[in-house]
Amino acid sequence: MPLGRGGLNNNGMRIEQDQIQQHNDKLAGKHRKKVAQLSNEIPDVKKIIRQLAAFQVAIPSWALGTGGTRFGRFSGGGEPGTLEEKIEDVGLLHALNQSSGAISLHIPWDIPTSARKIKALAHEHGLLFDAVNSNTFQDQPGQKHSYKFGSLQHVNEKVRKQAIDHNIEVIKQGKALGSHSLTVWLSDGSSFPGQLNFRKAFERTLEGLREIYAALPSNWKLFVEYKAFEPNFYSMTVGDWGQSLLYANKLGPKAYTLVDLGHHLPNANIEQIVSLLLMEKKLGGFHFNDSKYGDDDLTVGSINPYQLFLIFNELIEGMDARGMNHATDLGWMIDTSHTIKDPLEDLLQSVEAIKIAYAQALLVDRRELNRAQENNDVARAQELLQHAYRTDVRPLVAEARLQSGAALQPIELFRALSVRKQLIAERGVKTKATGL
Ligand SMILES: [Mn+2]
Repeated sequence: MPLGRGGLNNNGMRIEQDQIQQHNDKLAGKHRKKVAQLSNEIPDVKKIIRQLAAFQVAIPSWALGTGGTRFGRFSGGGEPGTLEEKIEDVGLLHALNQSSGAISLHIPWDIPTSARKIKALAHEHGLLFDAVNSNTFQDQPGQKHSYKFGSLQHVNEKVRKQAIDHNIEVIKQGKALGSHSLTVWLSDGSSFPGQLNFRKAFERTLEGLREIYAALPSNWKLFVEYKAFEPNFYSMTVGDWGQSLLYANKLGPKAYTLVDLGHHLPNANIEQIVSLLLMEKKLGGFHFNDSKYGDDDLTVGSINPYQLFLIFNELIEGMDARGMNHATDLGWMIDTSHTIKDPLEDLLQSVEAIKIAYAQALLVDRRELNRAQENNDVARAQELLQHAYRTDVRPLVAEARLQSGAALQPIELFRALSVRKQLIAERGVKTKATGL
């Protein structure tokens, strides 16, 4: 199966190791010089590279197609129409960066016809199944009761029961695939004052979450995701980290808060939220994206990379204080939507931004920072943080990729191999990824 410039076979498109090798060989000389220079400046550079190589970010199945807004949607072509094709896409990303070794599924958009076959396919691509996500924010064809006025908060017990049963079904699907967590994001809330009794809505939601929690396998986590506004515009029943933490604390040790970077009011101090949730042992996972106004779902690091660095700085500080494993003890996931970029290029950029912020945060001199804090040396504290942030760590992130068998420049190789062109040849121009 000689594939030449990126190949297509019966199992879809694959990127071969020799294509990556050729690409890396061309860039190796310049790359090595940069790594050697950084190695002189940074203590323990080998450890940082090992930590970077171990750090994997899960890709959500819904980010593989072109998203839209309520005003319209512009298809980019070659989008994955089946679960198999979505796994193929994440496999391509993972081949290019060896940093996207997991996929997060949305039920019912991604119900496999055979869990065994889907698991085997994912395994071929070196992929695991991250958190499974339930969906009670839209009505599915043939669904008995509508979620127009909420799901777990609903005044009608039958609607609540339907939402609970759906979540339990999602756990069942996830179990068959080897997932270990369920993410619940509720669109529940109200759009007008007076519409909802806040306390009753909270209590009904808690009751539903308790039933879902009771159905969790012993080694699973339940992530309670919050969102400040949209689709409801007056109140959200899980509207901020305080409300999510209330639910998580009442539910028990397997329940955690999930932080989605786009789900805050403008200028929220997300790094402080992260620090306190870690202190309370209640931070479960992350949905990475970036935003200027609200839940914009933009490419990670595209608007405010300094904030992303500050968040990683608190993550590392808090995880180290608790002896946690950076790579495995929290759920790391991207949650973005692309309206104008190629989704795969966008995801490569997002993963890169996350790893850059992680690497920069690893560079922070913690002992010195602590000393500056204890001495109220504000200027020194800022210097220490910004020294790390302003270090160009891209060669270290690239070196971690190189050592893992991935491409030095993933987007460059993606383009050189005409991956999108081949996906369009395989799947067609007028495609629409399921669920979008
Ligand atoms: Mn999210």
